[in-house]
Amino acid sequence: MRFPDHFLWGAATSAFQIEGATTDDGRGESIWDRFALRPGAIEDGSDGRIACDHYRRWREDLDLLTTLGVGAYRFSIAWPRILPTGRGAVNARGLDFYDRLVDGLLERRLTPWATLYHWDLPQALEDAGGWPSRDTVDAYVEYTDIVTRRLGDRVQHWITQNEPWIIANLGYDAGVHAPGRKDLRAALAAGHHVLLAHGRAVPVIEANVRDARVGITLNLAPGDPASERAEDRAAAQLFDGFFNRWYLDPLYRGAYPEDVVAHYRARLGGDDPLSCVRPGDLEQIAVPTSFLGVNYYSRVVLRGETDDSGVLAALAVPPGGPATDMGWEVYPKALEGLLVRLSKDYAPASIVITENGAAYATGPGQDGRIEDHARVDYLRGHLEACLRAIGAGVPLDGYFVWSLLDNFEWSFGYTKRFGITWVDDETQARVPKRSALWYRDVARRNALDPAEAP
Ligand code: IFM
Repeated sequence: MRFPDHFLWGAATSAFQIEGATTDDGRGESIWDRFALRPGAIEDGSDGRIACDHYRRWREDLDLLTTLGVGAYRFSIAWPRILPTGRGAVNARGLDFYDRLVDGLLERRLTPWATLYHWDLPQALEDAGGWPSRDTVDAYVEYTDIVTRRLGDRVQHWITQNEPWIIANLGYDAGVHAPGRKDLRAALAAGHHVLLAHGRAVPVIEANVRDARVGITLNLAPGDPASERAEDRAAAQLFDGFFNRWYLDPLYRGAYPEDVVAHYRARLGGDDPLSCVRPGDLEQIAVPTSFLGVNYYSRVVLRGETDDSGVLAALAVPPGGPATDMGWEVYPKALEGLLVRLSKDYAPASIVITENGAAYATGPGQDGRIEDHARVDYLRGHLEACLRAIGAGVPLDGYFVWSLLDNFEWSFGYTKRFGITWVDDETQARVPKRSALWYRDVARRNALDPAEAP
């Protein structure tokens, strides 16, 4: 149960979820600072002002990574620390923070994997239109240029965007993520501009960074029909289209999928869902990249229902089997299928799992230890799926566990714990859970222990 010799083991976080210090050293306001103020937006009424206090405790957190024995750390850069109002004047103290963080990683022989955008858009840019506005693409490219000029001599691995589907669909259509808008047209424009920002940023990063390795991270979930009913099968196809292919197809084929375009057109009463697309955009989006980042948590089972106007709705069926505290089914087999399919249909040069993990509340027992065996089982099941995919010829080159720390889980606040390290809400003490010790052994061995196989 060995992984290839070059296989990369890592742990992942994102800026807003761990840093806190949201007004320190000249950081500007982000859409998540503003959104968290909205009554009812965050389940426990919390916000990111303290989070894991990582902005002050980063050295301790890098030491944690060392004890984990991983080779790489995926973190994100907070745009409002670098450019407090999104464009224009650079905040030197913001850049200095990431400069120190990168040096701290390199001193510990950890490879930095930097994500440029993990959802914390400067509020000033949202006020000017946000991702639905094409100007945000220009602002993002300027920001990318500034950051990669400064850190590019030490950071080779760059992720342009984290999870465009979440940014566009949850932020601008469902309205359950910042900035909390409910407007399908805006969401479609946002999604396109997030992809365009990626496409325009790749050459900029490659110009600033010697031997750059650049990719985008998508959250992908296979959709399975609840039954053999034609409507359920159509719903699974539609879900796959709007969740997976809507992003994969432009990135790897230079075109949006026709069936989903037709679906959106119907929802928009006949209007063009791609009215924001300009000549040349799709060529820029389909720029070749070094790797595809995949965030995988679960599959989705779908039931189809057609309304009076003939529009099909794809409805998620609650999982019958084991699920995590997010209510997401534990279903590692779908990860194997997803990886094989990505490799066959889209042929990325390399695939890296940039997030995989589980929310479970398990806390310290009487002896202070955290025996999160459910998380160990989850991780083991998914790593077995990775091994099977590698065996089937998938160019899977690395795996980042989500997450290094319990942290701010967006609209769920601190009610969900994804960490392999426990973070005490009051004291901020960090305690590695059983899963962290287990993950350390797997990373050291570069193999799963066959004796543990179910
Ligand atoms: O916490 C998030 C992360 O920010 C993006 N991917 C999914 C995780 C769990 O919901």
